[in-house]
Amino acid sequence: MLKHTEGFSFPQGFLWGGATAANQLEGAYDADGKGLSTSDMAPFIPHELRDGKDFTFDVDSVQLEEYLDGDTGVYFPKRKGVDFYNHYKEDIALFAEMGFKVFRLSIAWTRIFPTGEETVPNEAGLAFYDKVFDELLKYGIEPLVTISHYEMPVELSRKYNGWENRKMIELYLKFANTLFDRYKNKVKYWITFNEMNMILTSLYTGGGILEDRILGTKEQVAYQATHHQFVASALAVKSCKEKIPGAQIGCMICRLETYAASSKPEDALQTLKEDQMNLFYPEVQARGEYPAYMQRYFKENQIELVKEPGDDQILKDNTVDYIAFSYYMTYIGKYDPNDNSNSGMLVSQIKNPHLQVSEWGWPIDPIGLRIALNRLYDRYRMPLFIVENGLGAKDVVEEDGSVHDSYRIDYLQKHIEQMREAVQDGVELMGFTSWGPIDIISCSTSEMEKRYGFIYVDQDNSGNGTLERSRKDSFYWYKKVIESNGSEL
Ligand code: BGP
Repeated sequence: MLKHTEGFSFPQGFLWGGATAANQLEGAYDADGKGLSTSDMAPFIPHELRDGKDFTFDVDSVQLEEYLDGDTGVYFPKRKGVDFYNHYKEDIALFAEMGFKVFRLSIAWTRIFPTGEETVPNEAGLAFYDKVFDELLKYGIEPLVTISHYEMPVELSRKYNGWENRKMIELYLKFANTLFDRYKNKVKYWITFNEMNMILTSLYTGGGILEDRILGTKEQVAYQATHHQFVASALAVKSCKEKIPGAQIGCMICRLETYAASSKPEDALQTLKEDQMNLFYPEVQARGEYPAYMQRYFKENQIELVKEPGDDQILKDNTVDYIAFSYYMTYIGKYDPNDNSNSGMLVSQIKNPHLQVSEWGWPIDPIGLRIALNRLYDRYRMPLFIVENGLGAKDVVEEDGSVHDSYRIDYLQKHIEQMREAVQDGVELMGFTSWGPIDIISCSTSEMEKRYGFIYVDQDNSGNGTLERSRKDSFYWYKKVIESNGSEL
């Protein structure tokens, strides 16, 4: 399975590792004073209960108090994770065995501020992450912390309708500053928000915004919330640098690399526009100002942003150190005279006949990663960090407990190969953290069976199982990749 790559290894100090999010990983949603978060309240409908129905839930329309699925009559509001909360030592030992240099995790806001509005943080929550960081550092693994990964205290969602309200900036900063003060000697790498651009399509996931509370248009609210997050992010960059000399703090997007459907100029232009929507996020955070194309878009679509005096200066003065992004697939841009909106869909609506798709219909496109890296670097000339990439697949456990996940190895091998090409093209790349190095709950389906891990976790879609961890074939493969600093794939 291993391939030798002639004469090339990644730069010294390249950060190999894996990436996770608290709400998909930790479990223990109410342990030690933790409050409920928006992600805890997203519905979880076990696969078995769907009974073959094509049921997809829309977290944006979830009713917090009594979400009831009309088809199944089942209410499963709380995500379980894979109990990293009680297994972190064992899990980190396995990451160390693979040779991880970095581990990306997020902090559950509600472990630190259970409702978001306390003045004093919850010591038990802070102590948990101290233990996690100490354990990582014991093995020489750098923590990479996402301050906010698709969750916030549910109280703030109810009270303020999440990021629609400017009040969130102050509350987020209190949270971020608490983390910087507490962990300044342990954490050097930070990300302010996970995939900030996804708020355009997922208001609840990205911003804790409940659609039935919205007065104006969804789009207006999405961009207003985005503005609040931009300011919050810039102010967090500022205080991170003041509090932690030598820290590296980045923004993060879900990179929607998009190809034109044809050589028709209209399709090319449409693709450019969609690209601009996606790059709007690093544009503001890396260059420090709203691009003119967005001002035009706002004007033509009657979107009026409420800004405070000083906001633009804050954005200008506090740009990020690096651009992090997730990359799973590519998209197709096609001109449609009846559609003037932006797309930003999670799964491409138009099928690319040249690509195979995963079991969940996500197109597999390793070359697209090389293109994404080159284009981002050409544009920003700033260090890049791939903080999510991987294949969600159903695994089969053999009688002896092994999992032969050659499809996962194949996916990662091909993507890392293209990453290597991009580095040789001159792209400055800080590291690579594959998504879900240990199996976790899927973000889009809330199920367990969409697995990304090198480490198998015995838990099914309903949350049953021993939670026992075991090594898949990909575990040994990734260990070799790291050991050889990417020269053996
Ligand atoms: C990204 C999110 C992650 C995540 C990943 C894979 O958009 O940042 O939280 O889970 O996608 O998605 P899924 O779990 O739906 O397969």
